[in-house]
Amino acid sequence: MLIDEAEIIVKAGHGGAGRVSFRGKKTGGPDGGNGGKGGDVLIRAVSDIYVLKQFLSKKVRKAEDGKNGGSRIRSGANGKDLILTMPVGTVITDEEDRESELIEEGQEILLAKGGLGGRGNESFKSSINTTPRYAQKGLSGEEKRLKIKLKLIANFGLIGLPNAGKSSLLNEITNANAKIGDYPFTTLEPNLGVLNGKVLADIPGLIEGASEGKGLGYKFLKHIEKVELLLHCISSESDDPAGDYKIIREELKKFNSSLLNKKEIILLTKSDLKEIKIKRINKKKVLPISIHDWDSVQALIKILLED
Ligand SMILES: Nc1nc2c(ncn2[C@@H]2O[C@H](COP(=O)(O)OP(=O)(O)OP(=O)(O)O)[C@@H](O)[C@H]2O)c(=O)[nH]1
Ligand SMILES: [Mg+2]
Repeated sequence: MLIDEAEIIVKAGHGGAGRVSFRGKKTGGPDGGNGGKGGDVLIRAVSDIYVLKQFLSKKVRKAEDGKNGGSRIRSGANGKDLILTMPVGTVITDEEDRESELIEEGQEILLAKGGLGGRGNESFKSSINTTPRYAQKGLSGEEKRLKIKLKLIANFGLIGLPNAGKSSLLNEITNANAKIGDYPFTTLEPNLGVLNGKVLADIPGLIEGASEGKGLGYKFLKHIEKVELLLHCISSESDDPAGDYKIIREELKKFNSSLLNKKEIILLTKSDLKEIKIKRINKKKVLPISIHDWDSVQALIKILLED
C-alpha cells in the first residue's frame, strides 16, 4: 500500500547545559565547559515513493540532545542530526501553512533547528568577575507539527475496462504490489509503481457511462491528466476489442477531450489466452502482451524507457 499522507511531529534536540566547575581547590579558576548544540531535524529527498510508510507507526521523531559541558573546559558533544527520508514530490506544510516541496533527489530541507548549548562558567570569566558561579542552561530545540503529502505526477497511465489486466501489468514491470482479481473493480484506488525512476499509475477500470457516475474510475482520471503516455489495455479475451477501445475513448473525451491527444500505446493483454489477429485499432498498431510472456513484457519496458 502506498502511503501518500501523514502528520508528524518533529523535535530538534535540546541544547546541553553549560557546566559550573572550578579547577583544583587551590588554584581555583573556573573551568566549566559549554553544552553541545541539539541535533537538527532535516529531510532528504529520495526516489523511493514508499518511504512515507515509516510514519504510519512512528509519528514523533526526535533528534539527539546536546551533551552537557564538562569540567576542564570540555564542551559537551553536539547532538546528532536526524535525517528523515521522504520521496521527491513530497509537500510539507507547517502549522502556519508554509509549504516546502522536495523537487529533486538528494535535496535537503531543515525542518527543526536544534537548541544552542548553554555557556559554561569558564566563558563568563572576566577581570571583574574572576570566579563566576553560574552557567547557562541549553535552549530547547524547535518542535513542529507537520502535514506531509506526496504529490506524484505519473509519467505513464494504465487505462482500460475493468479486468483488462492493468494492475497485473503494473506489478510485472514495477515494484508495485497491487491487488489482482479475476473480477471487475479489483482496484478501488489508484496504484503507483516506479520503473527506472518513471512513475506508472494504474487506475480503477472505466466502464461505459463512467462520466454519468457509473463504476469507480472516472474521478481518478485526474491522476492521468498529466501523464506523457497512456497505456490503453484491452483484453484479448474480448469479443470486440475495437468496441472496448471506443467505450474508453468516449469516456476520456467526456472527462477532458485533451486526453484524446495524448500519445498512447494500445496493449492487447492476456495474449497467452487467445491468438490475436487484430493488427490495428483506430489505425494504431496494437501490441500483444502477456504477463506470462517475458519477451512481450520486455518489449513494453523497452518502449517505456526509450520514451
Ligand atoms: N492468462 C493471463 N491472465 C492475466 C494476464 N494479466 C492479467 N490476468 C488476469 O486477469 C485478471 C484481471 O487482472 P487485473 O490485473 O486485476 O485487472 P485490472 O485491469 O487491474 O482490473 P480492475 O482493477 O478491476 O480494473 C486476473 O485474474 C489476472 O490474473 C495475462 O497476461 N494472462
Ligand atoms: Mg486493477
